[in-house]
Amino acid sequence: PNTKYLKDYTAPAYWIDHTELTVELFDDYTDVTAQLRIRRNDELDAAGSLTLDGQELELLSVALDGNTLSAEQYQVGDESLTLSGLGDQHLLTIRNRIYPQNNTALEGLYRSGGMYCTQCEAEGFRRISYYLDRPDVMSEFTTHIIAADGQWPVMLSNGNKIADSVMEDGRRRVSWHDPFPKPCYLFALVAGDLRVLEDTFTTMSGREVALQIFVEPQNIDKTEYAMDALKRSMRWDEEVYGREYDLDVFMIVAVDDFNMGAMENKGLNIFNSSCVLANPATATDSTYLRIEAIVAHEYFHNWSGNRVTCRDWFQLSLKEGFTVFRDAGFSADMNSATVKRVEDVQMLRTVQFAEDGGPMAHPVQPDSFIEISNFYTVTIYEKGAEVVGMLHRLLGEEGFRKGSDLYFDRHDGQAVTIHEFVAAMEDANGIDLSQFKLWYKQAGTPVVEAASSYDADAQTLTLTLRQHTPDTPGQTDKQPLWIPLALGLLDAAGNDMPVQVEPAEAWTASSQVLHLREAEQTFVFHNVSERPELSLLRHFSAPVKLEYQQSPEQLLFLLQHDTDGFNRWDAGQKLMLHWIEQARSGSFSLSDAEQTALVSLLQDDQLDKSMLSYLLNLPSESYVAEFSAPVDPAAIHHARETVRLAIANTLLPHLAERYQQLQSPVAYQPEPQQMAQRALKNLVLSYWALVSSDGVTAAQAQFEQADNMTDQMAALLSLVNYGSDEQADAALASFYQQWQHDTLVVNQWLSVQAGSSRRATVASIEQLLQHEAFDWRNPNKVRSVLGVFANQALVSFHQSDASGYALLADAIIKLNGINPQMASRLLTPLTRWKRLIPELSALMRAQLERIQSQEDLSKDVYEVVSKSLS
Ligand code: HT7
Ligand code: ZN
Repeated sequence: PNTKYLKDYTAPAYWIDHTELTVELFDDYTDVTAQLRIRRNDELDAAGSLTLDGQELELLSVALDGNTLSAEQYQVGDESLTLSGLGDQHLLTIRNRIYPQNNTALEGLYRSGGMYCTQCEAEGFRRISYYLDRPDVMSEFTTHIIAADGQWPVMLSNGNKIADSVMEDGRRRVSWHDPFPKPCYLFALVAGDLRVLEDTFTTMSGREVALQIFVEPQNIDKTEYAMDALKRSMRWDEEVYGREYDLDVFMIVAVDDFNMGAMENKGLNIFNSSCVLANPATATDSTYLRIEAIVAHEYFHNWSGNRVTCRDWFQLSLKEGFTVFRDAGFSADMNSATVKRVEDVQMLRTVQFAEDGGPMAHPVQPDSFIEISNFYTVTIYEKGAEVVGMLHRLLGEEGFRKGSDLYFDRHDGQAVTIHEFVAAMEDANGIDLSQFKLWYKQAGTPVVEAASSYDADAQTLTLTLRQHTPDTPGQTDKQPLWIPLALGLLDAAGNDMPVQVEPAEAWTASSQVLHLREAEQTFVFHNVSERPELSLLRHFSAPVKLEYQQSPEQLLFLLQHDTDGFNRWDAGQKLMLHWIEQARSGSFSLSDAEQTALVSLLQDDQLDKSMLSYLLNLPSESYVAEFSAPVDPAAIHHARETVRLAIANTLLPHLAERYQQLQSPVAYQPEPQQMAQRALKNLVLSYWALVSSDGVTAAQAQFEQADNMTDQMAALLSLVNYGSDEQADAALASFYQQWQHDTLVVNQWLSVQAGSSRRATVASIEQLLQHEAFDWRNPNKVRSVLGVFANQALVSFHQSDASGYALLADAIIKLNGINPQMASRLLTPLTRWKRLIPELSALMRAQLERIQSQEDLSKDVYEVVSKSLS
């Protein structure tokens, strides 16, 4: 397969000013007619030759300005159609046939359940019609959908509906027009027998927008929350970014078979049903939060992605990093900002740091790829968002808003690069961000080493910071980055001390940020009247690994007193990590002070309860693994379990009472305070069930009486993990009996089993793969079993006989022929083989080699396997 390089970018030879697409749906096939108004790109000395992309298309005819061309007048390649001798402007008409019912890759036009839908990002449109399938070709689309009258009551595409009639032959034709030129990756089409929830939104300039959420009939009672989240997102984007919605209608459609979470097609967002459907009985609080975030994310793309789009796919983070930053701001405003930060950092430090330290490491702006679908990564999304977040920190709220206003105004209707985004921030603020831009170019997680010394006589604290970024595939000798390091100095009572720093220009007082810009820098804090406790990297102000020696006593102090909520949690995580390390070396016990601190956290009535549940929760096994070299999953698991048991035993005398206190008499609402209370209650339940049969009895009662899925699922987890075998089996059976008709709840049921270190054995996973509820063609099912098994049930996956790895490899080989994107994503856990203890590492590598030796590997799988083995 070919590698594509950023440095090879050239503008297209032709533009497509208008695209008129006629899609005729028949039972066994679909015919597509594309009428393209093409215009030569003046800026290029093009030779009148145009090569269009096409994949798995049956070409029926080609006509130029109304004249049908003979087969000698164009060349059809494996994945292309080339015309030569073209003039400045033409009407090019291409007819082709496709087979959506056979499309299991879920790219292009495909069938999901009882409906048709599309997924065109990144390169799916070429599976619908021959086209210039690249984001810098922006075209005004008119779409006609034709089908037997009555067969598909709902037929949708982008923009506004302009006609709907039954033709002379009795077939129905619905036409849509989108006035905003867009790249074809934002094209969408839906046809089905769907129900709709309708509402309206009045924009800040007073225009009324129709809002519609389309779902399969059985799901209509699960649409209200998404509608509410949509309206809140629309208002928030007006208030915080000054961005107003632009079409007369905004539609969301829920589909069961979808490779990712959702897609921001202009005016017609298509969602994985798991990211839009919810009611209290079927969705957990975390599902509600995910829906809120994803609805917002896709809506925000209307500006950051659609109105201003990417010039090429190397710029993917331009829209994704910025939009994740925007949706994080929204979720922080709707809920607890500190909790949101904790959740985001947890994910960044486990999943993204692992990617950045592995064979697939790439910069936020990659410079090459084989298959772009492999680059929808946590680096592009989450690290990209962190980079935008650092810009926000450097420029301040107002400066950042000036920059984003300039960016949207300057580039509205254009396809641009990351460079242009940063240039708008620079121009609006009169600042030089050349060094900062290295964040987009250099892969790898920077390490910042900190050392401090206090001089009581001089009343100074000296802080020396050193940074380096490790080598990553294809990149060595990295340059120093501009790292904003937020910090505070705490006195013995836990109060923030006033800060006076030298050199003064390295300190932004308003945001309490120190600017580290060289490989090594020393800063001196003056008038420090007592030895302070340093709180570094507050709010996780930069995506770095901080190395700073702190004793368990110092960490305990920060856990109890830091005024920065994020760093309180982080100090607790570091302390717990230290306990887990001690448990591994067999020398662990909780000190009296530590026990007292844990009990007072449990009983705290001041702090946000959701925050408390995070403070009392141990770092995940994957996070612990990030700090171990080499990684021994079984040892990590057992050490972590030892610490969990000790915490649970320490808290035991207070758990029953706290559990009772946290019961709520009011009806379930998916709102922040209730969610926080449930989070803490269910954490208490899990500790209680771990160490006491009374806790298991409470879990049994909660399981039977719960009126909402959050409580039912938490109880099920406690029974499955800490109940007797009989209790666990019975709860799982009764849950399935209750929910077998609801595919999304069944996915949760599959995950509970696949992710439980106690229950998930290779044999049990094989059984789940044979279960009537499992379906290889449905990505949600595959993720619920195989994704959860390989990423969460670490002891079970890392079997010493390699059976866990072999099971995953077999699944990947099978999925390679069904859905290459899914197959490739499942490979991630196998790419980490170099970090494992030698005996496991060799076994994992052997499975990668087995996959590599298969014939007909997709580009997706080939790229990840070959990079992992090199
Ligand atoms: N922009 C969307 C990306 C996406 C996607 C990419 C590859 C294959 C399938 C996909 N479905 C959606 C989603 C987003 O970030 O908003
Ligand atoms: Zn996105």
